[in-house]
Amino acid sequence: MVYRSLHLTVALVTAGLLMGASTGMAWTTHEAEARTLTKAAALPATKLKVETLTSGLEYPWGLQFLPDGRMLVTERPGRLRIVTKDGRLSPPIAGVPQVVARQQGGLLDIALATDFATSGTIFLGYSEPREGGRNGTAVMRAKLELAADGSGKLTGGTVVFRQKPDSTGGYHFGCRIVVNADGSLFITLGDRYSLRDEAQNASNHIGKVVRITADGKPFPGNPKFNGGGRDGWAPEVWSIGHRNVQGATLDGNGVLWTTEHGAKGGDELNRTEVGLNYGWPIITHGVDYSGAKIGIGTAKNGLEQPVYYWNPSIATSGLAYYSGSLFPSWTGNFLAGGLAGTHIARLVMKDGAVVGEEKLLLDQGWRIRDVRAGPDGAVYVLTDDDKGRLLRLTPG
Ligand SMILES: [Ca+2]
Repeated sequence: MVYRSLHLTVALVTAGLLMGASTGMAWTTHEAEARTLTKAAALPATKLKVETLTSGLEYPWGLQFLPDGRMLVTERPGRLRIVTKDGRLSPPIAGVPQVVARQQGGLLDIALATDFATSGTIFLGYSEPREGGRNGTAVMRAKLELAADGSGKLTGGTVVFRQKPDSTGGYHFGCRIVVNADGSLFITLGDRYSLRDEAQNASNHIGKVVRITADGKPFPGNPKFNGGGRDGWAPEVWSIGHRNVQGATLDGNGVLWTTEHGAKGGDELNRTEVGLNYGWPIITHGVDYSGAKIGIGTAKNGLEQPVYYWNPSIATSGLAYYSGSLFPSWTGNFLAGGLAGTHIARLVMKDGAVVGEEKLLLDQGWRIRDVRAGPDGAVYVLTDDDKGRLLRLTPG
């Protein structure tokens, strides 16, 4: 590792190479030219039209488009609603799982199965109550039956994933769900705050990204099944060393990108590849909220550097990849929500690095919870509030 310009640029001179023993599959750490890891060049402001479709959502968390253009929105206290294109809310949909609605927990993300049009299958991520007052992140699969009055109900709910071990805490659930073209799911899992050292223990689900099939089996391409020294990994585990990933999306090539809450000054954007270790809590660009150093520093051979990090932290939330028609100059950008940062970071990418950043909606002071690129090319946003908004952003 060679450092230049303090921590602003880093050159990974050598990268470890680990060959998969059984299949020849390889995991390599990123080899990168010197590049900006934080504080990319500020971009001129985009002129936006900002519509508030509704402000009647209580701490909305996850947004998903239905094929007919309506939206499914979760509310963290434990409700799921359908929202029309003009912002009318359905009554709560029956059949959602019981959730632990305290601190950061509750009903969290929602996603559609790839065969939703024929099966009606959805996935709900949530904080699941467990034995003895404990809890953990879980994902339920259910069938959404839409009703003529604009509402609907869930039937046949089956839990397809449970994070283990569980915890008594109310923090760091992770819980973004991303559905791949092959029908499999990525689920992001936090370190539960009190269990952070377990993020390096690949045999459990703490501080991990996991990948499962739509019916809850470990994804056959996971490291456990492809050797390379990953025999001790839990079969569901895809990548390790994460703190609290709450933003996740596929890019135009189907590659998973995530944003993760770091400690103070260490929120990250990661290209989240199979079999890799993203470093927490051994390396981080952040420090403890007390100011104390965490781990060994900012870099170690074999542990991934983030593609980008935020100092000060923005408290990363939802993440979208933009390829729509209404903002052609944003094609290939990431849109990263920030809670404490009260903005959406629009990140311009070049050769896998962030080369420009714009802070959208900063002047509004809204805590941003989720960001999604709509099928109409507009950007849809949920704000984190007891009178949470659903916003629609179009060119101004
Ligand atoms: Ca990291």
